[in-house]
Amino acid sequence: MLTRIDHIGIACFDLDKTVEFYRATYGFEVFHTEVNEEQGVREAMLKINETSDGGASYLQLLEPTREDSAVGKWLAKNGEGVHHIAFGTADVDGDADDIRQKGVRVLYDQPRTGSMGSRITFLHPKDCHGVLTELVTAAEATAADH
Ligand code: V0V
Ligand code: CO
Repeated sequence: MLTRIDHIGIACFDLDKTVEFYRATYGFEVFHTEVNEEQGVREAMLKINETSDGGASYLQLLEPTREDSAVGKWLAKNGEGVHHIAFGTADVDGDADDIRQKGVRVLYDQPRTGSMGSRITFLHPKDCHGVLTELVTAAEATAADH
């Protein structure tokens, strides 16, 4: 069951400048940064709020580490902006299977590693009315389930 907005992914050309915009304009501070080589991103997570299911909601600022990555290709075509939305769930495997059964393309056979040790998968934007959609099980939820 999808229980929250886990994050909104925002593609940017310069992570440091974008982080500074969110800090100076809104007062949002960086909660976590990391490089995910598999996904080709350097990212900053800005925590917006805790949620009632024990998770949280974030903005995920994404700078590509290479031009041929998903975010690099998207930026070259569209410029900066909202790249994807991510729903939080305690069971990314089960929810991905359910959604696959409904005829929506799930991009990975098995969830991959996401931010902060989470497990993630993506739904094809062409099957989701133009929205690249991610499903996330946070690391704490994974540990609690197994
Ligand atoms: C592409 N399209 C999009 C889109 N990206 N539409 C909406 N939102 C997006 N973000 C459209 C694009 O305009 C094309 O439409 C069509 O899909 C095919 O796109 P393409 O440019 O030819 O690119 P593809 O097919 O090579 O790749 C698109 C997909 C790719 C979605 C398959 O971006 C992908 O695998 N994304 C999942 C991984 C990812 O995004 N990682 C970065 C975030 P037209 O022009 O044909 O109409 S990493 C992350 O979020 C992490 C680590 C985390 O949360 O923890
Ligand atoms: Co994401």
